[in-house]
Amino acid sequence: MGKIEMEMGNGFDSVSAMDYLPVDKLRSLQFNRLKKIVSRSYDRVKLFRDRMDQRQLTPADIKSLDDIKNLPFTIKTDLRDTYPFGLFASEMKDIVRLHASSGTTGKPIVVAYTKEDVQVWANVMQRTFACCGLNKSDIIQNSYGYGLFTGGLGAHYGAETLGATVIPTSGGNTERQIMVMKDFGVTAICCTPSYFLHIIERAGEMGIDIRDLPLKAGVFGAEPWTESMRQRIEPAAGIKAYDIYGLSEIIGPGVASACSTQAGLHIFEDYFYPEIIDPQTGEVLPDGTEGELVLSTLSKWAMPIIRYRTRDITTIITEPCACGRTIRRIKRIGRRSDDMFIIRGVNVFPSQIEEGLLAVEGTLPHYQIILTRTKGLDQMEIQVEVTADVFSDKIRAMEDLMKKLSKSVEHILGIRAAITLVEPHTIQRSEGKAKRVIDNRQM
Ligand code: DLL
Repeated sequence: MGKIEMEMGNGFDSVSAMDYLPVDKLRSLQFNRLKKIVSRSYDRVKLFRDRMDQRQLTPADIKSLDDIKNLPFTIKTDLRDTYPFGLFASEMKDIVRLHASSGTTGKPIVVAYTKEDVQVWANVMQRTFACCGLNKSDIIQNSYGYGLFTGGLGAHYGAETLGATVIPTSGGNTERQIMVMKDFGVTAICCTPSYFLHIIERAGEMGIDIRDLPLKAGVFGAEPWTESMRQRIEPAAGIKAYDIYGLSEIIGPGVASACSTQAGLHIFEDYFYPEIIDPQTGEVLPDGTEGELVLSTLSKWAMPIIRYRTRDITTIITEPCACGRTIRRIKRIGRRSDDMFIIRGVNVFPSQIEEGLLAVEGTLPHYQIILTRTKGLDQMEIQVEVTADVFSDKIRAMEDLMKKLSKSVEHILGIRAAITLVEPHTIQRSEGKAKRVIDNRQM
């Protein structure tokens, strides 16, 4: 109780109390919400009803929370196949917002919100900011893109609901971002971790050391980033860098957030029910086991999504968190199953390469992986930027560094990669989600 009062004293609304519900209360709330949302989907969404009918299931078969495992999965192509509005459970007159996510191929996916859904979203984003130690006294620069992407408006409404001052800079125009950060006394920034790296770098070039500014927190997400990256960012900017997770299909940002202990991300599971499955068999795995995260929206009215296969790989942490929140945590999401590429028979995730590179001193956190195929053989080149000092150093020092990097990556992957050291600024900077892999192999 102390915790809640303390936070409310800081200006947080009582909504944060949901993070501390006794577990039995939380489970019964989830069960009640699940029954309602399954009924709503069954009555209003054809795809869901057809799949339930095929399995000879009706909403009445949900007799406990555990019965969720009998329900059909939803996958990304379901959203594409029913483009644009086929999964909506509300009439357009009750829908107040649409967002879309472009994805890499084909049609975008479209997601919808009623007024109530927008309120839920603001609630979970407010709780996200509270998890990141922010309150109404904070000045939050929101550099997630505003537009069809969910990042900008999702964070915006949450920060306003918190009562903080929001500066809607959106992404891009980095020099202006830095001017705003300095002149407006910004205390927290929201953006992708890769864009923040770009901001730190550009600020340095403008003669501004972010460590001297009032900035104290980064609310970073929308792309995978490693613990090593966090450990590079924090001292470079003099901030705490929090990891936040979410996806358009479920709501946008606001599904899960790191807290002050920075050991995993709390899922706002009163609204998003998590399961971990074996990606091969679809079987539900016990908490503590790594697998694919599956999420069900427990109270999304316009577009309920039951058992969405996120493709994101993580583990539900079994130990309670030192912060006192009772909602469960997931481990940092280092990889998506579809980010994986295969090189000479070995499965590789970009985040493993990031770990290997950042373990070595003298590198900058800017890198790119280039895949090619020569004479039928796959090749992987890792370009990594090194500090100007290293680059102007003797050939010998560069060779030593290359060897160290190659060893560090080989230690993690078990295969060798060609490392190329490049000058600062060679690799394209991102203003949103970074593109780490360039695959030039012709399939
Ligand atoms: O990226 C929503 C968001 C906006 C999250 C701002 C956090 C902050 P999508 O564009 O639909 O939505 O992309 C969702 O991005 O399935 C993950 O693969 C990845 N992702 C998002 N956050 C993280 C994170 C937004 N913290 C997809 N760590 C998800 C790792 C993340 N991956």
